[in-house]
Amino acid sequence: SYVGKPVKRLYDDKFVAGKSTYVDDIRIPALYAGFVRSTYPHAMIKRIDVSDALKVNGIVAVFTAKEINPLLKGGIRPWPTYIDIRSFRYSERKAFPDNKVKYVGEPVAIVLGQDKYSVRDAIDKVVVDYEPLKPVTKMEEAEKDQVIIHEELKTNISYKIPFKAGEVDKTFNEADKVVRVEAINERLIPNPMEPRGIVSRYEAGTLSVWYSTQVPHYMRSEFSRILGIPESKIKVSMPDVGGAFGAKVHLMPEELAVVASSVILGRPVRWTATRSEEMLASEARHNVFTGEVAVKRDGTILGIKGKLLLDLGAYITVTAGIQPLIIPMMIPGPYKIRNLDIESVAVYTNTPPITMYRGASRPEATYIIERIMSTVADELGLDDVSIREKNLVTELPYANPFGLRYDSGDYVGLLREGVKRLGYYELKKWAEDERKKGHRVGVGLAYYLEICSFGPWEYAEVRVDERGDVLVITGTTPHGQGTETAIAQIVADALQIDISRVRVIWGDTDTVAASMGTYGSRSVTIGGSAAIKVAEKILDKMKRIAASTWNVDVQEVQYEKGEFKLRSDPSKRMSWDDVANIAYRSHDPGLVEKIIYENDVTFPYGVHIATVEVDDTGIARVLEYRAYDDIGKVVNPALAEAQIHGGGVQAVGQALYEQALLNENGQLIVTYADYYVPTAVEAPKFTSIFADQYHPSNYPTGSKGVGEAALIVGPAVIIRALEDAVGARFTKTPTTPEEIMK
Ligand code: MCN
Ligand code: MO
Repeated sequence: SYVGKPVKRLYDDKFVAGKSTYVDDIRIPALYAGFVRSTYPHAMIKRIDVSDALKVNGIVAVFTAKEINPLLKGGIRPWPTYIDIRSFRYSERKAFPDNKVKYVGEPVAIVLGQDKYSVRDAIDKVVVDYEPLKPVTKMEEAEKDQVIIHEELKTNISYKIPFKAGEVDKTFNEADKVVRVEAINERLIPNPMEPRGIVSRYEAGTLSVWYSTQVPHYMRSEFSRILGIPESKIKVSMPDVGGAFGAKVHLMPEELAVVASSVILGRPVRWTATRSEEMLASEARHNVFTGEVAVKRDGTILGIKGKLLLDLGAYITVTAGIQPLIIPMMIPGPYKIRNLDIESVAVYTNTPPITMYRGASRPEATYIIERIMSTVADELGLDDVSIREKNLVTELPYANPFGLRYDSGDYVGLLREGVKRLGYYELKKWAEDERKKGHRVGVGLAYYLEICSFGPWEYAEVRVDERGDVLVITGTTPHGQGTETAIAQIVADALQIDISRVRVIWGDTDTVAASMGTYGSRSVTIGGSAAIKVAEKILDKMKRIAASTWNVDVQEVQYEKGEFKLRSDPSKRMSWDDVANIAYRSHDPGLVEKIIYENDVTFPYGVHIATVEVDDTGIARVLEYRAYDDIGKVVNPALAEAQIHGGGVQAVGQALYEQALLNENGQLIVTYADYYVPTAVEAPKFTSIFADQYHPSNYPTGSKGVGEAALIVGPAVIIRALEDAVGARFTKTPTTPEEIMK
């Protein structure tokens, strides 16, 4: 059997050999696109003059809002699958603004030409006259509504909902102490290796789009809705995607403009974002929690009051709407806190729009609740383990005060075991000794509970060909995780065949009948379970074929390790290949089964620790990162561990180095050169252990997700280690050398 083993990734040869095909490698003759972008954070567009740009050699067209927007039947809006979009104030975003720009970098025109270089030249020749308006780039200012960004909304507040449970005021009357807590996540940039990219061709009424996306089917439905082309005439295909980290679930106006231009011109159009454009197109996080916690002397958390202020940037993206909702609901985390009053407020600012980044919402919720745990521990003179033990949920399943149902686990047991297995107390002792010698080192610990496998469903199809080889078509859309290998393992086990006979494909709307996609650490759990279910259907059909060949009842047929046998006469056998072959010669030919599998969310959890060293200049490095997680059944320990490593390195970046710094004009003042994405040099030594005594989800795979775990808890872990090293309180990610030296 394959499940549970570190099977090597099946399709990596091409990556290793540099033979993969990203969007930019797709060589169909196409015009190159480039964008004229606003240099103002907030300004009226008086006039756009494209005449000089059109004179540049090789330029075919320049389109502005005037040409593109009338083609659109709708605009970009939040994702109705996951949120009640009626609770948000928003306007659907067109490709280009009709008369007002709302952030520096906002595209106002698309330049189309024969080659990249003429396009680049022509961009500078487009003249845009602006009448600058006062910008509002800070959330706290935007909330006051003195400058309104979307006039038609009459306010900058898109979302304002109190999340209330229990009796908070009472707990504050009964409290021994009230502790103030602040938790700030600055603006980040996910920075996948491959930037955004798209190629679009409209020919004979059919739209074909090659797109670096996580959600081809969703994008097909959006192109259909926005452009008014029937879905049956749209094909969206996802070639190799060089990472996404949640940021390629949203549709950008640039991409919409590329597709619209290809429709207008009847010629293929391509665009790949430069790194600078990528840094504008995929910004994420940026939120502030301020609150008060009512506690008892023994560390019991009685209640939490607070406010969560989230930046949406200038427009709500497809995914940003999820966060003001999920963050408050997950603030209680793994703890039995039932009295909460958290006001969640999401505002527009004159800054680049905010999208999702690995964990989207759960890193924020975890950071907030773990800051609360650590701060309360400090204020009461308790330690990081006992404060958590005191408050952890002890009986599962458990309904959290906002209605989320935690499925399975032993939260206290995992904490105790994790602390032991990860050598937490030994490291604490080591750090103390080192500090006595004058070294600034520290150890941090944090706990997390994640909500993952957002459903509601996923698609899977299995085809067995006449030679008995198996094709699995999954609705999930792996883009670096290696989930395809895990799904091959699952199917090979379900069918009891050799894994070399299984091939897994995904990511093309013409091939895959339906799909939700890969995000929210759902794929191996919901996609793998769909694959198990459909493999069972195939096996059933093969048993029926064997039975009819032998002219017996299907109950008479037994299947084991590639062989069908007759129960009453074990000498009668047929191989897997024989039955597959017969299947194509019968009157109900073929072996093709499909399924939509539906299930609920599931909740993995774990405890992570890290050690940090701070040098004389305030630069901090994470030395070690150790993780102990219960992710249910582990399908492929090598793949799962790799997720902890990748997420862990991104946590190092978020906690210490990465910040999308904007000036007071909302202008991004960092480039890739000084936006410090951690490299191998900054990567800590990793230890990743998955609980042997795991608690399965109620999915057929028994698994829970792990794709975001280390970035969900890592920032809280590292900031705690920094506090231990420096002996000060830190509230912000990133905490920079300047702040450390203060
Ligand atoms: N796995 C396992 N056993 C489990 C759980 C997971 O073996 N019990 C393995 C899976 O086989 C898969 C990996 O761990 O190889 C992650 O699986 P899962 O948790 O199901 O997450 P998804 O496959 O749905 O991946 C999405 C997740 C998300 S939401 C972000 S963001 C993220 C992440 O994956 N973006 C990534 N990891 C990334 N890794 C890469 N290389 N690139 C990205 O863009
Ligand atoms: Mo994600």
